[in-house]
Amino acid sequence: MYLEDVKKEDPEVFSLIEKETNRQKNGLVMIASENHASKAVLEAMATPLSNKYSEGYPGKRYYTGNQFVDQIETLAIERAKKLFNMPHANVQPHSGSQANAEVYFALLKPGDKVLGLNLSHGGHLTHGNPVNFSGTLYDFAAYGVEKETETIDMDKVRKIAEKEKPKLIVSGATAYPREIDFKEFAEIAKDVGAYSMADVAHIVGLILAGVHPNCSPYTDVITTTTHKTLRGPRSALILCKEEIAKAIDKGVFPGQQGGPMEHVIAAKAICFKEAMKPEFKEYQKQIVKNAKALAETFLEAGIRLVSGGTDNHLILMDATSLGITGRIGSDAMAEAEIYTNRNTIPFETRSPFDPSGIRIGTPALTTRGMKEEQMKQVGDWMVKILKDPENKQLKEKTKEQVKELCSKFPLNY
Ligand code: DSN
Repeated sequence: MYLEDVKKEDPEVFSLIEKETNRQKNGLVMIASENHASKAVLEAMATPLSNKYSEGYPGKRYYTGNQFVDQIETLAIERAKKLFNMPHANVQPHSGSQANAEVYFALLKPGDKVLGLNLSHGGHLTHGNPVNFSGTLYDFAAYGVEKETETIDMDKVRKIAEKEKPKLIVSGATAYPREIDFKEFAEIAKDVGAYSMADVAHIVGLILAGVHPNCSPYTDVITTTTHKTLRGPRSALILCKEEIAKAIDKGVFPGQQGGPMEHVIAAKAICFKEAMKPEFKEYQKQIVKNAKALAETFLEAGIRLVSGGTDNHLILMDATSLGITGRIGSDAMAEAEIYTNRNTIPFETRSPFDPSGIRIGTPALTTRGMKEEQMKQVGDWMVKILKDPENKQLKEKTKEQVKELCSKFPLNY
Protein backbone atom coordinates (compact mmCIF):
# COMPACT_ATOMS: atom_id res chain seq x y z
CA MET A 1 0.00 0.00 0.00
CA TYR A 2 1.21 3.53 -0.75
CA LEU A 3 1.36 6.48 1.72
CA GLU A 4 2.87 4.44 4.59
CA ASP A 5 3.96 7.62 6.38
CA VAL A 6 0.56 9.27 6.16
CA LYS A 7 -0.93 6.09 7.57
CA LYS A 8 1.51 6.07 10.48
CA GLU A 9 1.34 9.79 11.23
CA ASP A 10 -2.34 10.46 10.70
CA PRO A 11 -4.57 7.38 10.33
CA GLU A 12 -7.67 9.58 10.21
CA VAL A 13 -6.52 11.46 7.10
CA PHE A 14 -5.12 8.25 5.60
CA SER A 15 -8.45 6.51 5.98
CA LEU A 16 -10.29 9.34 4.22
CA ILE A 17 -7.77 9.41 1.36
CA GLU A 18 -8.20 5.66 1.01
CA LYS A 19 -11.98 5.96 0.97
CA GLU A 20 -11.91 8.66 -1.69
CA THR A 21 -9.46 6.65 -3.80
CA ASN A 22 -11.78 3.64 -3.57
CA ARG A 23 -14.80 5.78 -4.44
CA GLN A 24 -13.03 6.78 -7.66
CA LYS A 25 -11.97 3.18 -8.35
CA ASN A 26 -15.39 1.62 -7.79
CA GLY A 27 -17.58 4.33 -9.29
CA LEU A 28 -18.16 5.90 -12.69
CA VAL A 29 -16.79 9.45 -12.79
CA MET A 30 -18.90 11.16 -15.44
CA ILE A 31 -18.39 14.74 -14.30
CA ALA A 32 -17.26 16.39 -17.54
CA SER A 33 -14.49 18.39 -15.85
CA GLU A 34 -12.93 15.47 -13.95
CA ASN A 35 -10.43 12.82 -14.99
CA HIS A 36 -7.95 10.31 -13.57
CA ALA A 37 -4.37 11.63 -13.83
CA SER A 38 -1.49 9.19 -14.24
CA LYS A 39 0.48 7.94 -11.26
CA ALA A 40 3.52 9.82 -12.59
CA VAL A 41 1.57 13.10 -12.46
CA LEU A 42 0.33 12.37 -8.92
CA GLU A 43 3.74 11.24 -7.66
CA ALA A 44 5.46 14.44 -8.84
CA MET A 45 3.15 16.45 -6.58
CA ALA A 46 4.14 14.48 -3.48
CA THR A 47 7.79 15.60 -3.57
CA PRO A 48 10.01 18.10 -1.71
CA LEU A 49 9.52 20.52 -4.62
CA SER A 50 6.52 21.60 -2.57
CA ASN A 51 8.94 23.04 0.03
CA LYS A 52 10.59 25.53 -2.28
CA TYR A 53 9.88 29.24 -2.70
CA SER A 54 10.63 30.45 -6.22
CA GLU A 55 8.87 33.79 -6.69
CA GLY A 56 9.79 35.20 -10.08
CA TYR A 57 10.63 33.29 -13.25
CA PRO A 58 13.47 30.96 -14.32
CA GLY A 59 16.77 32.88 -14.10
CA LYS A 60 15.08 35.80 -12.27
CA ARG A 61 14.09 34.59 -8.82
CA TYR A 62 13.88 36.44 -5.54
CA TYR A 63 15.16 33.47 -3.50
CA THR A 64 18.35 31.46 -3.83
CA GLY A 65 18.51 27.70 -4.38
CA ASN A 66 16.37 27.61 -7.49
CA GLN A 67 18.88 25.97 -9.84
CA PHE A 68 16.82 22.77 -10.20
CA VAL A 69 13.40 24.35 -9.95
CA ASP A 70 14.44 26.69 -12.80
CA GLN A 71 15.16 23.67 -14.97
CA ILE A 72 11.82 22.07 -14.12
CA GLU A 73 9.84 25.23 -14.87
CA THR A 74 11.79 25.82 -18.10
CA LEU A 75 11.04 22.26 -19.19
CA ALA A 76 7.32 22.80 -18.51
CA ILE A 77 7.34 26.12 -20.42
CA GLU A 78 9.15 24.71 -23.45
CA ARG A 79 6.89 21.65 -23.61
CA ALA A 80 3.76 23.80 -23.30
CA LYS A 81 4.92 26.10 -26.13
CA LYS A 82 5.65 23.13 -28.37
CA LEU A 83 2.41 21.33 -27.53
CA PHE A 84 0.21 24.36 -28.22
CA ASN A 85 2.42 25.84 -30.94
CA MET A 86 2.34 29.19 -29.14
CA PRO A 87 5.32 31.55 -28.68
CA HIS A 88 4.86 32.12 -24.94
CA ALA A 89 3.67 30.05 -21.98
CA ASN A 90 3.21 30.86 -18.32
CA VAL A 91 2.91 27.65 -16.30
CA GLN A 92 2.45 29.27 -12.88
CA PRO A 93 -1.34 29.87 -12.60
CA HIS A 94 -2.76 27.81 -9.75
CA SER A 95 -6.24 27.38 -11.20
CA GLY A 96 -8.42 28.17 -14.20
CA SER A 97 -10.24 31.00 -12.41
CA GLN A 98 -6.93 32.49 -11.36
CA ALA A 99 -5.54 32.22 -14.92
CA ASN A 100 -8.55 34.14 -16.20
CA ALA A 101 -8.18 36.75 -13.46
CA GLU A 102 -4.52 37.14 -14.40
CA VAL A 103 -5.30 37.74 -18.07
CA TYR A 104 -7.94 40.33 -17.19
CA PHE A 105 -5.53 41.99 -14.75
CA ALA A 106 -2.84 42.08 -17.44
CA LEU A 107 -4.93 43.37 -20.35
CA LEU A 108 -7.74 45.39 -18.76
CA LYS A 109 -8.44 48.18 -16.30
CA PRO A 110 -11.30 47.90 -13.81
CA GLY A 111 -14.53 48.96 -15.50
CA ASP A 112 -13.38 47.99 -19.01
CA LYS A 113 -15.94 46.40 -21.31
CA VAL A 114 -15.56 42.65 -21.95
CA LEU A 115 -17.69 40.11 -23.83
CA GLY A 116 -18.27 36.59 -22.50
CA LEU A 117 -20.71 33.69 -22.73
CA ASN A 118 -23.71 33.85 -20.38
CA LEU A 119 -23.32 31.33 -17.49
CA SER A 120 -26.66 29.64 -18.05
CA HIS A 121 -25.82 29.27 -21.75
CA GLY A 122 -22.62 27.39 -20.89
CA GLY A 123 -20.18 30.13 -19.85
CA HIS A 124 -18.00 30.04 -16.74
CA LEU A 125 -18.41 32.14 -13.59
CA THR A 126 -15.24 34.04 -14.55
CA HIS A 127 -16.75 34.97 -17.92
CA GLY A 128 -18.56 37.90 -16.31
CA ASN A 129 -21.10 36.45 -13.92
CA PRO A 130 -22.35 39.18 -11.53
CA VAL A 131 -21.63 37.07 -8.42
CA ASN A 132 -18.00 36.57 -9.50
CA PHE A 133 -15.06 39.05 -9.33
CA SER A 134 -15.18 39.23 -13.15
CA GLY A 135 -18.68 40.65 -13.24
CA THR A 136 -17.93 42.99 -10.35
CA LEU A 137 -14.61 44.47 -11.50
CA TYR A 138 -15.22 44.59 -15.24
CA ASP A 139 -18.15 45.74 -17.35
CA PHE A 140 -19.10 42.41 -18.96
CA ALA A 141 -21.72 42.12 -21.70
CA ALA A 142 -22.97 38.64 -22.56
CA TYR A 143 -23.57 36.73 -25.74
CA GLY A 144 -25.57 33.51 -25.61
CA VAL A 145 -26.99 30.63 -27.61
CA GLU A 146 -30.03 30.79 -29.88
CA LYS A 147 -33.35 29.56 -28.51
CA GLU A 148 -34.02 27.28 -31.49
CA THR A 149 -30.62 25.65 -31.99
CA GLU A 150 -29.07 26.14 -28.53
CA THR A 151 -25.82 26.98 -30.34
CA ILE A 152 -23.86 30.22 -30.64
CA ASP A 153 -24.71 32.29 -33.72
CA MET A 154 -21.50 34.06 -34.72
CA ASP A 155 -23.37 36.77 -36.64
CA LYS A 156 -25.11 37.69 -33.40
CA VAL A 157 -21.78 37.71 -31.55
CA ARG A 158 -20.40 40.09 -34.19
CA LYS A 159 -23.40 42.42 -33.81
CA ILE A 160 -23.05 42.48 -30.01
CA ALA A 161 -19.30 43.12 -30.31
CA GLU A 162 -19.84 45.97 -32.78
CA LYS A 163 -22.39 47.56 -30.44
CA GLU A 164 -20.51 47.02 -27.16
CA LYS A 165 -16.96 47.69 -28.45
CA PRO A 166 -15.25 45.55 -25.81
CA LYS A 167 -11.55 45.59 -24.97
CA LEU A 168 -11.53 41.78 -24.74
CA ILE A 169 -13.71 39.00 -26.14
CA VAL A 170 -13.73 35.74 -24.16
CA SER A 171 -14.62 32.53 -25.98
CA GLY A 172 -14.82 29.05 -24.46
CA ALA A 173 -17.34 27.39 -22.17
CA THR A 174 -17.92 24.91 -19.36
CA ALA A 175 -21.18 23.39 -20.54
CA TYR A 176 -21.38 23.71 -24.32
CA PRO A 177 -21.65 20.44 -26.27
CA ARG A 178 -20.84 21.85 -29.72
CA GLU A 179 -17.80 23.19 -31.56
CA ILE A 180 -16.61 26.72 -30.86
CA ASP A 181 -15.53 28.87 -33.82
CA PHE A 182 -12.33 30.30 -32.34
CA LYS A 183 -11.19 31.65 -35.72
CA GLU A 184 -14.33 33.75 -36.10
CA PHE A 185 -14.16 34.90 -32.46
CA ALA A 186 -10.60 36.13 -33.06
CA GLU A 187 -11.59 37.83 -36.32
CA ILE A 188 -14.47 39.65 -34.64
CA ALA A 189 -12.14 40.75 -31.84
CA LYS A 190 -9.62 42.08 -34.36
CA ASP A 191 -12.34 43.95 -36.27
CA VAL A 192 -13.60 45.74 -33.15
CA GLY A 193 -10.11 46.42 -31.75
CA ALA A 194 -10.36 43.91 -28.88
CA TYR A 195 -8.03 41.24 -27.60
CA SER A 196 -9.26 37.67 -28.11
CA MET A 197 -9.04 35.13 -25.31
CA ALA A 198 -9.97 31.45 -25.57
CA ASP A 199 -10.68 29.64 -22.30
CA VAL A 200 -10.28 26.07 -23.56
CA ALA A 201 -10.25 24.34 -20.14
CA HIS A 202 -12.84 21.74 -21.11
CA ILE A 203 -11.80 20.92 -24.66
CA VAL A 204 -8.04 21.43 -24.47
CA GLY A 205 -7.23 17.75 -25.01
CA LEU A 206 -9.60 17.58 -27.98
CA ILE A 207 -7.92 20.62 -29.52
CA LEU A 208 -4.42 19.17 -29.04
CA ALA A 209 -5.55 15.93 -30.69
CA GLY A 210 -7.16 17.75 -33.64
CA VAL A 211 -10.69 16.55 -32.86
CA HIS A 212 -11.84 20.13 -32.18
CA PRO A 213 -10.78 23.15 -34.31
CA ASN A 214 -7.67 24.82 -32.92
CA CYS A 215 -7.46 28.33 -31.46
CA SER A 216 -3.67 28.72 -31.39
CA PRO A 217 -3.25 30.25 -34.88
CA TYR A 218 -5.81 32.98 -34.21
CA THR A 219 -6.26 33.82 -30.55
CA ASP A 220 -4.17 36.40 -28.63
CA VAL A 221 -4.30 34.51 -25.35
CA ILE A 222 -5.34 31.02 -24.30
CA THR A 223 -6.18 29.93 -20.77
CA THR A 224 -6.78 26.37 -19.69
CA THR A 225 -6.90 24.16 -16.68
CA THR A 226 -4.60 21.14 -16.80
CA HIS A 227 -6.73 18.51 -15.04
CA LYS A 228 -9.73 18.05 -17.35
CA THR A 229 -9.25 16.53 -20.84
CA LEU A 230 -5.51 17.32 -20.53
CA ARG A 231 -5.43 14.78 -17.64
CA GLY A 232 -2.71 16.51 -15.65
CA PRO A 233 -2.55 17.97 -12.15
CA ARG A 234 -5.27 20.24 -10.73
CA SER A 235 -3.89 23.51 -12.04
CA ALA A 236 -3.76 25.87 -15.03
CA LEU A 237 -1.74 27.46 -17.80
CA ILE A 238 -1.70 30.59 -19.96
CA LEU A 239 -0.34 30.78 -23.52
CA CYS A 240 -0.11 33.98 -25.54
CA LYS A 241 1.36 35.90 -28.43
CA GLU A 242 4.77 37.49 -27.98
CA GLU A 243 3.41 41.08 -27.96
CA ILE A 244 1.55 40.56 -24.71
CA ALA A 245 3.91 38.04 -23.07
CA LYS A 246 5.47 40.56 -20.67
CA ALA A 247 2.09 41.90 -19.57
CA ILE A 248 0.76 38.37 -18.98
CA ASP A 249 3.80 37.34 -16.93
CA LYS A 250 3.45 40.49 -14.82
CA GLY A 251 -0.28 39.78 -14.44
CA VAL A 252 0.55 36.38 -12.93
CA PHE A 253 3.51 37.47 -10.80
CA PRO A 254 3.57 39.90 -9.07
CA GLY A 255 0.06 40.84 -10.23
CA GLN A 256 -1.98 38.04 -8.72
CA GLN A 257 0.28 35.33 -7.30
CA GLY A 258 3.29 34.94 -5.05
CA GLY A 259 5.31 31.75 -4.97
CA PRO A 260 4.51 29.24 -7.71
CA MET A 261 3.82 25.61 -6.84
CA GLU A 262 6.82 23.92 -8.40
CA HIS A 263 5.67 20.42 -7.43
CA VAL A 264 2.55 21.05 -9.51
CA ILE A 265 4.59 22.63 -12.31
CA ALA A 266 6.68 19.42 -12.43
CA ALA A 267 3.42 17.46 -12.75
CA LYS A 268 2.35 19.81 -15.56
CA ALA A 269 5.63 19.12 -17.38
CA ILE A 270 4.86 15.39 -17.13
CA CYS A 271 1.31 15.77 -18.43
CA PHE A 272 2.57 17.85 -21.38
CA LYS A 273 4.98 15.02 -22.23
CA GLU A 274 2.13 12.51 -21.97
CA ALA A 275 0.02 14.69 -24.26
CA MET A 276 2.72 14.55 -26.96
CA LYS A 277 2.39 10.77 -27.27
CA PRO A 278 0.36 9.22 -30.12
CA GLU A 279 -1.83 7.40 -27.53
CA PHE A 280 -3.07 10.77 -26.32
CA LYS A 281 -4.58 11.51 -29.75
CA GLU A 282 -6.32 8.13 -29.77
CA TYR A 283 -7.58 8.76 -26.25
CA GLN A 284 -9.14 12.11 -27.23
CA LYS A 285 -10.78 10.61 -30.32
CA GLN A 286 -12.30 7.91 -28.15
CA ILE A 287 -13.63 10.48 -25.67
CA VAL A 288 -15.71 12.02 -28.48
CA LYS A 289 -16.82 8.63 -29.87
CA ASN A 290 -17.91 7.65 -26.37
CA ALA A 291 -19.84 10.89 -25.83
CA LYS A 292 -21.65 10.39 -29.15
CA ALA A 293 -22.54 6.77 -28.27
CA LEU A 294 -23.86 7.86 -24.89
CA ALA A 295 -25.87 10.70 -26.45
CA GLU A 296 -27.40 8.22 -28.89
CA THR A 297 -28.52 6.01 -25.98
CA PHE A 298 -30.22 8.96 -24.27
CA LEU A 299 -31.89 10.12 -27.48
CA GLU A 300 -33.21 6.60 -28.17
CA ALA A 301 -34.78 6.72 -24.68
CA GLY A 302 -36.61 9.92 -25.63
CA ILE A 303 -34.53 12.24 -23.44
CA ARG A 304 -34.01 15.80 -24.67
CA LEU A 305 -30.38 16.86 -25.01
CA VAL A 306 -29.38 20.51 -25.29
CA SER A 307 -28.61 21.23 -28.98
CA GLY A 308 -29.77 17.69 -29.79
CA GLY A 309 -26.47 15.91 -29.14
CA THR A 310 -22.73 16.49 -28.85
CA ASP A 311 -19.56 17.17 -30.85
CA ASN A 312 -17.22 17.00 -27.88
CA HIS A 313 -16.68 15.31 -24.50
CA LEU A 314 -19.93 16.33 -22.82
CA ILE A 315 -23.67 16.04 -22.98
CA LEU A 316 -26.12 18.45 -21.43
CA MET A 317 -29.34 16.63 -20.68
CA ASP A 318 -32.65 18.36 -20.03
CA ALA A 319 -33.86 16.25 -17.08
CA THR A 320 -37.24 17.98 -17.13
CA SER A 321 -37.96 15.99 -20.30
CA LEU A 322 -38.21 13.02 -17.90
CA GLY A 323 -40.36 14.94 -15.42
CA ILE A 324 -37.53 15.34 -12.89
CA THR A 325 -35.02 18.08 -12.02
CA GLY A 326 -31.27 17.91 -12.59
CA ARG A 327 -30.74 17.60 -8.87
CA ILE A 328 -33.09 14.64 -8.46
CA GLY A 329 -31.51 12.87 -11.42
CA SER A 330 -27.85 13.44 -10.53
CA ASP A 331 -28.43 12.59 -6.84
CA ALA A 332 -30.25 9.36 -7.77
CA MET A 333 -27.43 8.27 -10.12
CA ALA A 334 -24.82 9.10 -7.47
CA GLU A 335 -26.50 6.59 -5.15
CA ALA A 336 -25.56 3.96 -7.74
CA GLU A 337 -22.03 5.44 -7.90
CA ILE A 338 -22.58 7.12 -11.26
CA TYR A 339 -21.28 10.63 -10.72
CA THR A 340 -22.48 13.60 -12.80
CA ASN A 341 -23.39 17.16 -11.89
CA ARG A 342 -26.62 19.10 -12.04
CA ASN A 343 -26.34 22.05 -14.39
CA THR A 344 -28.36 24.94 -15.70
CA ILE A 345 -29.51 24.74 -19.31
CA PRO A 346 -29.99 27.62 -21.78
CA PHE A 347 -33.01 29.78 -20.94
CA GLU A 348 -33.15 28.12 -17.52
CA THR A 349 -36.34 28.69 -15.56
CA ARG A 350 -35.19 26.99 -12.33
CA SER A 351 -32.56 27.95 -9.74
CA PRO A 352 -28.83 27.09 -10.20
CA PHE A 353 -29.04 24.96 -7.05
CA ASP A 354 -31.86 22.83 -8.43
CA PRO A 355 -31.64 23.38 -12.18
CA SER A 356 -33.20 21.57 -15.16
CA GLY A 357 -30.06 19.95 -16.53
CA ILE A 358 -27.49 17.25 -15.89
CA ARG A 359 -23.98 17.57 -17.36
CA ILE A 360 -22.38 14.27 -18.32
CA GLY A 361 -18.83 13.72 -19.61
CA THR A 362 -16.77 10.82 -20.93
CA PRO A 363 -13.08 11.80 -20.29
CA ALA A 364 -12.65 9.77 -17.07
CA LEU A 365 -14.40 6.60 -18.29
CA THR A 366 -12.35 6.76 -21.49
CA THR A 367 -9.16 6.93 -19.39
CA ARG A 368 -10.24 3.59 -17.86
CA GLY A 369 -10.35 2.12 -21.38
CA MET A 370 -14.10 2.04 -21.83
CA LYS A 371 -15.48 2.24 -25.36
CA GLU A 372 -18.85 2.60 -27.14
CA GLU A 373 -20.09 -0.81 -25.92
CA GLN A 374 -19.63 0.20 -22.28
CA MET A 375 -21.21 3.61 -22.98
CA LYS A 376 -24.39 1.88 -24.23
CA GLN A 377 -24.44 -0.25 -21.08
CA VAL A 378 -23.81 2.66 -18.71
CA GLY A 379 -26.30 4.81 -20.64
CA ASP A 380 -28.99 2.15 -20.19
CA TRP A 381 -28.35 2.02 -16.43
CA MET A 382 -28.56 5.81 -16.24
CA VAL A 383 -31.82 5.94 -18.20
CA LYS A 384 -33.42 3.31 -15.93
CA ILE A 385 -32.54 5.28 -12.80
CA LEU A 386 -33.57 8.61 -14.31
CA LYS A 387 -36.96 7.12 -15.19
CA ASP A 388 -37.41 5.69 -11.68
CA PRO A 389 -35.21 7.79 -9.35
CA GLU A 390 -36.92 6.68 -6.12
CA ASN A 391 -36.41 2.96 -6.76
CA LYS A 392 -33.95 1.88 -4.02
CA GLN A 393 -33.69 -1.70 -5.24
CA LEU A 394 -32.81 -0.59 -8.76
CA LYS A 395 -30.10 1.76 -7.44
CA GLU A 396 -28.62 -1.00 -5.25
CA LYS A 397 -28.58 -3.43 -8.16
CA THR A 398 -27.01 -0.84 -10.48
CA LYS A 399 -24.36 -0.04 -7.88
CA GLU A 400 -23.29 -3.70 -7.94
CA GLN A 401 -23.24 -3.72 -11.75
CA VAL A 402 -21.18 -0.51 -11.75
CA LYS A 403 -18.69 -2.06 -9.33
CA GLU A 404 -18.33 -5.12 -11.53
CA LEU A 405 -17.79 -3.00 -14.65
CA CYS A 406 -15.18 -0.90 -12.82
CA SER A 407 -13.30 -4.05 -11.80
CA LYS A 408 -12.97 -4.91 -15.51
CA PHE A 409 -11.56 -1.45 -16.26
CA PRO A 410 -9.40 -0.83 -13.17
CA LEU A 411 -7.52 2.31 -12.15
CA ASN A 412 -3.94 1.54 -11.17
CA TYR A 413 -3.91 3.73 -8.03
N1 DSN B 1 -15.78 23.80 -12.24
C1 DSN B 1 -15.38 23.57 -13.61
C2 DSN B 1 -16.34 22.67 -14.31
O1 DSN B 1 -16.83 21.76 -13.67
O2 DSN B 1 -16.58 22.84 -15.47
C3 DSN B 1 -15.17 24.81 -14.37
O3 DSN B 1 -14.24 25.56 -13.72
